[in-house]
Amino acid sequence: MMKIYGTKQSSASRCYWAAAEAGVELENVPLDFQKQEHKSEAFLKLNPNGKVPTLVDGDVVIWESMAINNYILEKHKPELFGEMDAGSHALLLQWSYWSLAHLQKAIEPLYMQKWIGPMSAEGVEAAKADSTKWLTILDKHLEGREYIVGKTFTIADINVGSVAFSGKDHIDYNAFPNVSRWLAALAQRPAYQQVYG
Ligand SMILES: N[C@@H](CCC(=O)N[C@@H](CS)C(=O)NCC(=O)O)C(=O)O
Repeated sequence: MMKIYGTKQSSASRCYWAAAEAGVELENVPLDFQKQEHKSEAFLKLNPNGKVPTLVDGDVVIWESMAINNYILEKHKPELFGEMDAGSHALLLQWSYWSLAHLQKAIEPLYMQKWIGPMSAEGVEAAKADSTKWLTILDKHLEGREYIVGKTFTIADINVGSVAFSGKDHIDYNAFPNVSRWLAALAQRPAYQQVYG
C-alpha cells in the first residue's frame, strides 16, 4: 500500500481525495509536528523541505501534493487526465500550477490564522483583495463550464478545487457564482465526502 506522511487536515488532504477517486487507500504514517518529527534526519532524507505530504510507494518517493496526485492517478485512475492530447494535458498542469502559485498563496494567510494567530485588519483586507483577484479569474473561466478542463471531471478539478475550498470560510463566495456552483457539485462526489464529509 502507498504510504503518506501528512493527515487529512494538511495539504495532504487533496492526495487523500485523489486516492479516494481512484479507489485506493493511503496508509498514513504518523508524524508528530510538536516533536518536530518532520524535521528529523530520517524524514529530511525523504523530503528535504521537511514538509507534508510526502508519498512513499516502494522505491518511489514524491513530495509536493499535486505531483503526488499526478502519481496516484497516473498509476490508478488515468481516466482522470481526460483527453490526453498535449494541449489538454498542459491545461491540467496550467490550472494546477496556477492554483498553487496564485490562488493558494493569496488564501493561505487567511486560513493559517487558525494555526499561527490572527493577522492585522489590514493584512486580512490585503489577503482578501488578492484572493478576490484570482477568484475572479477562476469564476470567469468557469462560466458555462462544468469542469476546469474539458467536459469531464479531471485531476485539475481536484487540485484547483481543493485550493478553492480552502477560502470558503474566509471570503464571501457569493461574489463568485460559477466557482460556488462548481464547488457545490464537487462536494457531492462520494470521494470528496469520504475525505472531507
Ligand atoms: N506546496 C506544498 C506545501 C506543503 C506544506 O506547506 N505543508 C505544510 C503542512 S500543510 C507543512 O508541512 N508545514 C510544516 C513546515 O513547513 O515546517 C504541497 O502542496 O505539498
